[in-house]
Amino acid sequence: MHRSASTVTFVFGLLLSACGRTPSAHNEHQPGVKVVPAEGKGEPTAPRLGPSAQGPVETGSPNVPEFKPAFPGQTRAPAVHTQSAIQVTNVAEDLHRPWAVAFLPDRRMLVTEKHEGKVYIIALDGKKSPPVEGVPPVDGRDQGGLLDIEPGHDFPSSKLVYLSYYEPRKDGNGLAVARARLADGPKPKFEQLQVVFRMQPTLDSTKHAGGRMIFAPDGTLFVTLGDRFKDEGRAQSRELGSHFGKIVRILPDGSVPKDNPFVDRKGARPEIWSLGHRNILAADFDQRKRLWVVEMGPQGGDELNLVEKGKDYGWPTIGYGEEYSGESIHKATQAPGLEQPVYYWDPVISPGALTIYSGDLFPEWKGNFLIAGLSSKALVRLVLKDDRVVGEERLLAERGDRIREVVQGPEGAVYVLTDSSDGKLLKLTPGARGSVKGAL
Ligand SMILES: [Ca+2]
Repeated sequence: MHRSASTVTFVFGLLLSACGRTPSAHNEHQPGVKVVPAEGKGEPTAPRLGPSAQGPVETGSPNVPEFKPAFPGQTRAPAVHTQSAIQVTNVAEDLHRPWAVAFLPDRRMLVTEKHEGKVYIIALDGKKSPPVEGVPPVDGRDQGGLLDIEPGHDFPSSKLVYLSYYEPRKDGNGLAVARARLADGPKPKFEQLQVVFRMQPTLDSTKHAGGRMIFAPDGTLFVTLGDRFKDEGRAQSRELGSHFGKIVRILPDGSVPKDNPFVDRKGARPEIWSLGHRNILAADFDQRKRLWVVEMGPQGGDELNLVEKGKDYGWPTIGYGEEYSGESIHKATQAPGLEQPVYYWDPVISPGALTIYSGDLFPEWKGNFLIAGLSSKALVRLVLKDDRVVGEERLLAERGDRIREVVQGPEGAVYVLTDSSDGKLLKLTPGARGSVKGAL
C-alpha cells in the first residue's frame, strides 16, 4: 500500500527555546507544540557548539536524589542543540506496534510488528509487501512478540534473515533467535527456519526478555537479554548458570565461539559475554568495534554502558534507580568488581534502540549516539568525548510519539519507528538550507 509522503521541516532549536526550564513547563510544552513550521513564529535559538551554559537538557526532578554520580558528567550532561534544520518524512504508517527496522542490500527495509509477529518488506517509497509467511509462533502478550530482525552478513548469497522473539514454551516462554531463508517475490516467505538460540531457563513472564540482535564486525552475533521482571530472574542476573540479565555471543549457526569468556567455567552457560544487566533493547558497535548498550533501568536508573568481555555490570546489586513503588533496590551505587555506567538517566528515558551515527548526511551528528526514547517520547542524542557524555539533546520531542527504533539508512538518513497501534516509519534528512528563517 503506497501512501504519499508528507513532509514537514522545522528547527529543533525553536522547540528548545520554547520549553521552559522547570519540570512542569517542560512537560506542558511537549503536547502543545506539534510542529514548528519553517515560517513559524520566533527565531531559532543561536547555534551553540559543545556544552551549553544553560545547564542540562533534563529538567525533571530525580527519583533518587540521594544517589550521587560516581564522577562528574555521569548524568545530566549539558544541553546541546542540532544546528541543521531536520526534514521528517513519513515513509509508512498503519504499522501495528512496530519494533525493528533492518535494511536489505537493495535498500528495502524489513520491518517487524511485535504482537502478531508480522514482517513486512517496505520500499523507500513506502510500498509495503504482504506479510512475510513462515514467521514462527510468538508469545505476543505485553512486551513479548516478534522483536528484532537482521539480515546475515552473508545475505546476498545465503538469503538468511535472523529473528528474535518471545518463544511460547511449555510452562512459559523465553527469548529465541531463529534464522530462515527469505524467498523474495510478490508473496515473500521464510523457508527452512532454524532456531539457533534459546534463552534458558524457561519462565512464565511477559516482560524483560531483552531481544536486540547485533552482528559484530567479525560476524559473531550478540543478543541482549533481561531479568524477566520476576524475583527469580532478577536474582539470577549475575549468576553464570542462567541467561537472565546477560548479553550472549554466538556464531550465526548458534554454536559458541571458542573465545567467549566463560567457556571453560564449570556450570556457566558458554554463550555469556557479560552479566549484571536488567533489560537491554538498545545496542550498537562504534567505529572502534566496541559494543555499547543502553539499559532499561528501574525507576530513575537507565544506563549507558560500554560492554567488555566477561564484565559484570552490577544489576541488581548496584545502580542508580529504585523500585516503581519507591522502595530501594540497591544499598550502594558502586562496588568493587562491578562496572560503572558511562552515563545514567534519572528520571529515565526508556531506551528502545541505539544507533551510533556514522553517516555523512548529518556531519554534526558524526559519532553521536541516537537513542529511541519510549517514555521520554524523544530521539535522545548524546555527544561523547573520550568515552564521557559531554552533551545531550532531545529530538522529535514536539511530536509526542513514543520512539521504539532508530537505524541509520544506507545513504546516511536516519529512520525511526514510533511505538503505537498506528506506528509510523519516519525518515530524517537535513532540511533545505535557507528553508528556515535564521537557520544556518
Ligand atoms: Ca549497572
